[in-house]
Amino acid sequence: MTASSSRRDFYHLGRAAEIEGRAGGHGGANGRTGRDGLPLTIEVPVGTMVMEEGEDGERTMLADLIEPGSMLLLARGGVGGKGNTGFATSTNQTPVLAEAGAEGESRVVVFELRLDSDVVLVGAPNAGKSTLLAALTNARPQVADYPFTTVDPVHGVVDLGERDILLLELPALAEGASVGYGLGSGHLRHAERARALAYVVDGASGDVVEAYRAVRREVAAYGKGLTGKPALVIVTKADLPEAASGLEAVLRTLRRVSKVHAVGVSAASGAGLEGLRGELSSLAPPRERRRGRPERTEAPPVRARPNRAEVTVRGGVFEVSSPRAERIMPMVDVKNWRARLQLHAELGRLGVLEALEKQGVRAGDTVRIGGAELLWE
Ligand SMILES: Nc1nc2c(ncn2[C@@H]2O[C@H](COP(=O)(O)OP(=O)(O)OP(=O)(O)O)[C@@H](O)[C@H]2O)c(=O)[nH]1
Ligand SMILES: [Mg+2]
Repeated sequence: MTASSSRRDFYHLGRAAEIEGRAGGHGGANGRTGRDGLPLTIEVPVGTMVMEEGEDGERTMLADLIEPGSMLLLARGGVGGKGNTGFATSTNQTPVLAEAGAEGESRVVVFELRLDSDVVLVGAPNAGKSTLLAALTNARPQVADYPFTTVDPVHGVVDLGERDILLLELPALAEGASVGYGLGSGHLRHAERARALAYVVDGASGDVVEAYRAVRREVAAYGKGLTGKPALVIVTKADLPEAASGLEAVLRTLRRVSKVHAVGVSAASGAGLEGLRGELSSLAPPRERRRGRPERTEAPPVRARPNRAEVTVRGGVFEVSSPRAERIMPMVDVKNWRARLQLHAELGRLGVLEALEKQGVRAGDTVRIGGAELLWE
């Protein structure tokens, strides 16, 4: 699995999916050993967290793919089957048995995406987040005068010359988002990686201070320490008369209520944008370059089935569980008497005969190994 910056949705994020390493190739005659299972690479967006889901539903973190190019080995492929010469012994110099390739590892995993950013823009629908992002960065998000225009988070880079700031617009937080109104508050998980929050408030929305409080309540309800991060309040649409009148007083109240900086801007006229760049720069000071070192992680091996032979009798059928014997069975030519003889000897070596006898197998009984059924002789 590789983290890549291109956005591709291969799996439903947040839902469990079963991932399997590929099976190995079958062994063959003339000593041909089967190929090992070929690697399969799945690309995921940078910021994908990979968790294993246990049978009890409990999740354990396997890797947090936050560096571009990071890789996680999730499931090992099966080893190739032994060819016939792998079955040669001192008394059997013309082996005809071979082995099927082993199954690859299989595990249930959950992917969860948490996008990286310096500052996230959070706010009510129509507050002017996308318009601001377009005015400050290279991003060109959709802008419209209806609510919930932005349904997926949008990245934008503020170019400050000597450095960049990575902004992320989150889909709008309606009142009651934390209890599922509007688009809900699930997108706030992306704010968990952000270094700071910018509350974007519509300056023409009447009670601007209450509008700020409403958004802040949703962020607080989400929890996860988001309200403890550095923050800034941005009042938008300062070009509109409803916003312009009394703006200074509103900003003063906001600073008192929020205990952080508050600035008024107009993305339409450009007023206040230079000051805002300065604010963003001090909100998210340059970070030491942690990028550029992709990590390679390996998930712990999936616990293999014990190689022991076990037999259970179900409805008169003797069912054999033995990973090694199960890999030989599909390759046996049962019409070949020599193959049958060698199989018998091999089942003895693997402890299958002993386990069958312990369960009282007799001539004429049906024995099932892997998918194959044998009439016991
Ligand atoms: N006059 C004026 N209108 C603005 C300004 N900024 C945004 N608008 C208008 O406000 C409306 C909503 O703007 P968006 O940028 O789409 O708002 P948003 O917060 O991204 O909205 P959602 O994605 O739906 O949450 C659009 O009609 C914009 O043209 C501004 O500075 N001045
Ligand atoms: Mg938007």
